[in-house]
Amino acid sequence: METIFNKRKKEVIDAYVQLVNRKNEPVLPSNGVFERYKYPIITADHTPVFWRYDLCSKSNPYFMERFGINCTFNAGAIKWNGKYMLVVRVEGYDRKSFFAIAESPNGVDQFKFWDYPISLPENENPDVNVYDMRLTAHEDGWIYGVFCTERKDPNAELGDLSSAVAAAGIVRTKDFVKWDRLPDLKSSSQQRNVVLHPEFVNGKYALYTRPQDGFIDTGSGGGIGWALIDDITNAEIKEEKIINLRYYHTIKEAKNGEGPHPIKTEKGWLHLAHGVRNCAAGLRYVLYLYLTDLDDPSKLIAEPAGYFMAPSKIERVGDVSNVLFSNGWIVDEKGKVFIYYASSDTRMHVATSTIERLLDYCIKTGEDGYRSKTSVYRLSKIIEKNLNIEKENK
Ligand code: M1P
Repeated sequence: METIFNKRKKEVIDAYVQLVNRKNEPVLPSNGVFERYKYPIITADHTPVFWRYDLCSKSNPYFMERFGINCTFNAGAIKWNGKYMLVVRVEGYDRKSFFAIAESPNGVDQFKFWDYPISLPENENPDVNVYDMRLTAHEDGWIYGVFCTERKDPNAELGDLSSAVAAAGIVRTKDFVKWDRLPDLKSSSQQRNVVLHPEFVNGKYALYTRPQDGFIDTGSGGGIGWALIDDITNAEIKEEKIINLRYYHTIKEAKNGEGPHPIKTEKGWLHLAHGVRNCAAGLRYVLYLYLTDLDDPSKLIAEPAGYFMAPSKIERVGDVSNVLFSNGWIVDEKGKVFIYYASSDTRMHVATSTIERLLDYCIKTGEDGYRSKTSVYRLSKIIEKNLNIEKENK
């Protein structure tokens, strides 16, 4: 006899199986810098059916959801044992985020979650919410995860239930199953978007930071910072300098933050970051690239004007609309780059490019002149060159 339970269970499982096995394809023609893909790679519906439903017909005769997943976004990324692995920020209906690993054989589709989410150890001051893990396979042999840990502000006024304090939590692993928790980063300001550089610099661990005055406002925190750390098992920022500044009337006027750790290339360290500006519709988050010196990763050597990627089509809409955010990318053995980005704090996407193309973009795209006049000058140079070529070809 067909019961509601059996009917619904089949429908839900069939839809899940179809979704996680769906093939993805690049959207062409692209702008030449990167290719977007047709489908998001991970959504709330990609989480296993056995996470969301009680599969027992006796206790769940209506085959109802028992643990709602709101969204899946802001994933750290790494290629490990030949698989493209994402440490996804999964957020439940209860607003709490946690981390879960999803892996794919090819980096663009068929992402499937491991059976259990990561069991993240707490330290003596329990996290209320954790999110946005950046993964770094460090030359010391460990794989580190640096993430944001959020707790209620102990100094909040009575009745203020929103004020929070953001800090960088640090874990490390060798197998992605057992994670050791290290003490949170000690800093004189709140911190979010902290990222561990993959190599020692002057014999020390190096962190990209993002000092901020409050939980939301970066205020006097001028941009992406850089700090050398003596001991990662007791990390403390003693000196911090700003290496990628915010500027008036740019895509990073309100705030910015390092994405995943930079990729080492023959022309320098290639960085992916997000920039934020304010407008009548609220905050708008876009992605941008910059390049720093191979010998001194804190020294800026190139930064194209404007954004690299901005929200487009369905990416514009979600829980927090008009946001692109990335904290994970993977470069494969052939120099192909998989850029994992989330749209509007809701779902994960991939875009692909190559190291060669991204360097070409970084080095040959004009830099910001910070005035309309300088933008017109930059554009006119391109027009003039092209019209001369056309004339010569006639
Ligand atoms: O909602 C957009 C993003 O806001 C924060 O980023 P930032 O600290 O740079 O403003 C983070 O909460 C991030 O998770 C979120 O995607």
